[in-house]
Amino acid sequence: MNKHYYITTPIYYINDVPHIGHAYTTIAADIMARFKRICEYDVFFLTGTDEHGQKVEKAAQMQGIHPRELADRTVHRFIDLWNTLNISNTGFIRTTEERHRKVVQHIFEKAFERGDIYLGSYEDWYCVPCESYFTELQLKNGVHCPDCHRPTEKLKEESYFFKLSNYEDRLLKLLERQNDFILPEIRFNEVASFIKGGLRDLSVSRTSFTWGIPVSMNTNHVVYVWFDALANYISGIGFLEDDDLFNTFWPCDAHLIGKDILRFHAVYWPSFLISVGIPVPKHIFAHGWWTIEGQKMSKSLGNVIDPNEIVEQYGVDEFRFFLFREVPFGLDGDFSKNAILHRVNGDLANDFGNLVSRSATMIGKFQKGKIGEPEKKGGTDEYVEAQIRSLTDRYCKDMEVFSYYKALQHIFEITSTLNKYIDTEAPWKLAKENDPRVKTVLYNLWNGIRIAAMLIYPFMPKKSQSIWNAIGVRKPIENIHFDEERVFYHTDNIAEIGKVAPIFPRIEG
Ligand code: ME8
Repeated sequence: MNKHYYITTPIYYINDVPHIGHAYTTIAADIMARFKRICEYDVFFLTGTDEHGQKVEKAAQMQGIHPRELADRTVHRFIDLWNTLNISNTGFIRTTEERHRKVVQHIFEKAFERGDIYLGSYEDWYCVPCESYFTELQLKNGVHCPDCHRPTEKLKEESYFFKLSNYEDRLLKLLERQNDFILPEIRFNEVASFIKGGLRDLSVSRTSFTWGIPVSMNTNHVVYVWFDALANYISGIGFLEDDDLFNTFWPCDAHLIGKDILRFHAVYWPSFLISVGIPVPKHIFAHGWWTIEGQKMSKSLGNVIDPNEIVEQYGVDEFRFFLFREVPFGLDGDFSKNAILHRVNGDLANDFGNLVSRSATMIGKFQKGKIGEPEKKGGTDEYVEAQIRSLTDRYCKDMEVFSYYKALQHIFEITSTLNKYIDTEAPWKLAKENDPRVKTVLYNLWNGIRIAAMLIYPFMPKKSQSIWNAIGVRKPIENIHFDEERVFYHTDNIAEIGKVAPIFPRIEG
């Protein structure tokens, strides 16, 4: 394999309980990883946990344990959830690992040697939950954090600074050269105007707490949690440790993140990389924000959605599917149980599920469970074949640029084309009249379902396999060779087909 693809999720704060937002980004990355694998790419898919910083230190203090112990206890919540959601990550990085510490200290030292990091002192308004300083002008009502709206506190500390102010021009040039560096476009514009507004040097060390990676040349300081966290994208893929691995996959193809952490990724991260002479990533894709039944998700409102609960009620693949069918990836969305119900019963049970059962039953009845290759064509056969080919092409183009919503629309256009095809061609009539076209119509239905299942595989890895099983394809769906199998498939090794139990049973509200 000589095509490579590297995709990442943010590393999630260990003190939080994983919720629908974390699941969203991770599933999004999994969808791309699976899509690229079936397109014959060698994929490295990295996720992990962000385990340092004052928030974790405070949470551990409250429980009377060492922060390391807190991290060890809670990291499993994430690992277990990723198993439940069928996430196919190839790497998992914890910022408390030794391999990560080495990388963070190395790039900090290198930036220092290059003259991009200097020692100074800092006095400003600090928000502990966001681990960020703000100027008085940025505060809401003179005291509150502009991001999370909680009260800030005035802090003065000696600090190392990164000369971000030196990077305005280089970042603007980067955006000019790589005009798809930040996706979607609205986020690109946001970052460009932020940079044009002027960049202040960035404090990249702390002395007010100790739970972090020590600055190697002055151990009174720990490295700022964002400088530490961003380095995961290189420490998790063998930087300083495994040159082959690192050189194969870096620069990263896509960092997937929520829009909340765009500035860190699109401004700070490329500046750190440029400073130490490492190429910048190819794309940063910032998606939108989920609210819950119209409200911001928050612990205090008690409306945090636990993905484990949703999955128990609606199924893993149904949840994965819903998140990307409901809202264009990139825009904000609102989560409600009614909306999931509507999608599962409408798109899955009625459209896709019915198509599979009707077709399998007809193949059982009219062809003794066998599928044969088409001989005689007529009616709308050629139109349907062409339509599936063109929708598959459009699906591929949209998948490439994370337009999952459109990609799913194309799949459902295929299923609705096939449902209409059944109605117009009425295979039961052709069978009654002994018309050989029955073989063609049933082949086209079978092949269309086979292709639609393949296209939905990255979103629904298990259900797509059930669909293949129902239509007799004897092969693990994850072994698809997409380019070879996207149009035609030999029918000589197909298991007997007949009536099947519903693949997407209707769910009662
Ligand atoms: O920010 N809707 O970690 P974090 C959609 N450790 N996505 C959401 C969401 C919501 N309501 N809430 C959270 C951090 N997310 C840092 C990252 S990376 C070097 C360090 C998702 O645990 C979204 O991907 O707060 C967001 O960017 C991420 O969770 C933040 O996770």
